[in-house]
Amino acid sequence: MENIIVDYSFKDNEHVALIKLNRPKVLNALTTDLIKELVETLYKIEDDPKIRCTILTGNDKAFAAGADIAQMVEATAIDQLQSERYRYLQQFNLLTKPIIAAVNGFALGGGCELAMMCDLIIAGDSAKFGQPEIKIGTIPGAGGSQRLTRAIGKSKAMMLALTGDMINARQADEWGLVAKVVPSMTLLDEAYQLAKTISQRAPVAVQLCKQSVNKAYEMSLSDALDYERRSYYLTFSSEDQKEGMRAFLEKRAPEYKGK
Ligand code: CO8
Repeated sequence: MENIIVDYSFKDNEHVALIKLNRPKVLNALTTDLIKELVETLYKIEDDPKIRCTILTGNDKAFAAGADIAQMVEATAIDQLQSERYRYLQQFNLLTKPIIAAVNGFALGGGCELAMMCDLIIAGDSAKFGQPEIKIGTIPGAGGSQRLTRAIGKSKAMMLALTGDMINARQADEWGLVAKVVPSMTLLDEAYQLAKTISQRAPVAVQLCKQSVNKAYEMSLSDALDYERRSYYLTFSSEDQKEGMRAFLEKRAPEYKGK
């Protein structure tokens, strides 16, 4: 692959994958090819029973500074409508295994949207988030006006989307956009510790839990509570639920199989 680097067993842990966006000369600007490689890789991970959690990252200067402007400048509306990049991005939303965005540097436009498509964001203290599309004559097109609003509320989302201004990692933390801010140097280690912890939990329960939390954004409260309860019932058909509860009662560590 040309635009991403993949490690299917990060730090020799067969349960944790690392995907690094790799177009450093253009701050990891997102082309259609990059998005295709990324989503195809995530589906490969989805089908690999060993891998239980993925970390998505960039480099010290940028997670991703947005969609590739050079690729879009002369595009027509119909080009955009027919671009496979949006079909691939929709498939991103159907993934069931958790993805942690580990962000250092710029996460702007499509880069901020990509981070928000992940299940949680950890930021290095150098991180900068924003939706600067308004500065180049367009608006967020991959969830920025929706996910950002749900994450930080209407007024703050309006301020960012209408000015195109960036916020730093501390503000993103205070506003609830990121789960945690850590020193930039330790970002990948911290993301790994989190991925390792998640990958030690019962895999089926992790998948159902991710889907259930995401429903909070999509359903009415009563429907979402119903969805959650049915997912909870479903965990009782897994071997891992029996193993987890027996291990607790027997005062030993559980051994989960993802079944
Ligand atoms: N696209 C293409 N090239 C880019 C992009 C980008 N988004 N961002 C940076 N680059 C390139 C620059 O052109 C430059 O290339 P070169 O060295 O050949 O001149 C190189 O990366 C380094 O950038 P700068 O010299 O500008 O670096 P600075 O440190 O001075 O500035 C900034 C960093 C502030 C991040 C600046 O590069 C910038 O403002 N970038 C554009 C940010 C932006 O507007 N992003 C939004 C793009 S539109 C979008 O994302 C719509 C999303 C629609 C959904 C699609 C989902 C995938």
